[in-house]
Amino acid sequence: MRERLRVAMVGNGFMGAAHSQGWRVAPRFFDLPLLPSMDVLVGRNPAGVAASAEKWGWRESSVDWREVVERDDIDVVDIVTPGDTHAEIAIAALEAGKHVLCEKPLANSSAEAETMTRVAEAAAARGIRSMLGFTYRRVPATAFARQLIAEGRIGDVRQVRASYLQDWLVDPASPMTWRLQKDRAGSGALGDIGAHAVDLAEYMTGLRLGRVSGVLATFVRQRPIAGSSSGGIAAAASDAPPAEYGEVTVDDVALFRGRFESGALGTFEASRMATGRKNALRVEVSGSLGAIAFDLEDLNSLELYDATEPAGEQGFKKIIVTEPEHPWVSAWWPAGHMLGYEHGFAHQARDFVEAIATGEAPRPSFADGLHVQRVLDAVEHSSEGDGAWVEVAGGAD
Ligand code: SOE
Repeated sequence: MRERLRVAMVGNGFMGAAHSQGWRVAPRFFDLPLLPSMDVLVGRNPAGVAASAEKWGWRESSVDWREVVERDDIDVVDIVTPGDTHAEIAIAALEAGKHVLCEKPLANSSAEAETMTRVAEAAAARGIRSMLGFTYRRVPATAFARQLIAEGRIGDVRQVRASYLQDWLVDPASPMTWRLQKDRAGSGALGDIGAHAVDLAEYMTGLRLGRVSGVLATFVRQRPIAGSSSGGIAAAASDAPPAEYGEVTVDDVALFRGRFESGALGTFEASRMATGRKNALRVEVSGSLGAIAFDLEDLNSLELYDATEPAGEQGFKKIIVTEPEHPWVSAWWPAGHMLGYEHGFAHQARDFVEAIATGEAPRPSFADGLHVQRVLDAVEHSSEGDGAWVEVAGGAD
């Protein structure tokens, strides 16, 4: 019998469902050195978290994360709560000797991210592992793109175009949520989806951003508070106007330029107002010998342009990244049977369990998350300074 790795997850929203899928499926497709068990799910509402635990396959439920992270029968704490609680939970769990997986963005500020990174690095010296949840690194096509670029298949990287486009906030009637409140989320599109664009661009190219220049905009400044119409929840389903509105305190759209430490240039878009785009994370890398393009809305494919081919035969070729030699794919289905959004969470769980068992330092680390947070902070400072170029703190560490 393999040793169990007893997991507690804090949070039972959208990412709670996604991470639960990862923990549930990973041991059934990958031969893991430790057997993760879904032991405790923590939420805020007793009935709600009990229902989520039963639906997602957790043994117990709790509303007290402080008690859970101290339990001797828990080895891993997986944090899938809004960003304003990441630091407190992660620090308590690391100091209690638990391995920690934390959803992105690492924290709502660079100051919090610096403290978390310091505590994580001290814990690593005691054999405690920590990892950040940038799961798009764990799509076979993006990992394969990183391999091709590292091998020099597109030559020197000169330009990166990264965009993450959604449209769930286009309708002004879309209600207020924690993602629209700066004290809960830290920022809007910039941190929620811009963080993914920054991390994925750097992961695929192996480059780091050194300075940025950006602009943020908020188009809908007030949103209805769900259930606030005069007749309560029941009336909310009708056309009754909501009685209360809340202030939106974050960006709807973030646009920025970046110069990588290598000298390469990048353009970045993060928008939740991109009408018609549902979850369109795209990264295109232009090099001296070719180009590579990835689109999350077609996540099993990668486009490769080889400029060394005979001029008359050049063109973007579409690679279906489902061969057994592609990252993680051999655990799943035969070529062409396609993977989905949720497989990245199974790959994440697999990689974290392997790192805990082997003692290797998992990536992305909290230090990687700190760097992304510093990029986001620099974009915010630039936007406040009318788009002036701002150095990314931490420079070439
Ligand atoms: C935003 O709607 C969101 O849920 C992000 O928070 C996730 O990180 C992204 O993977 C999907 O979109």
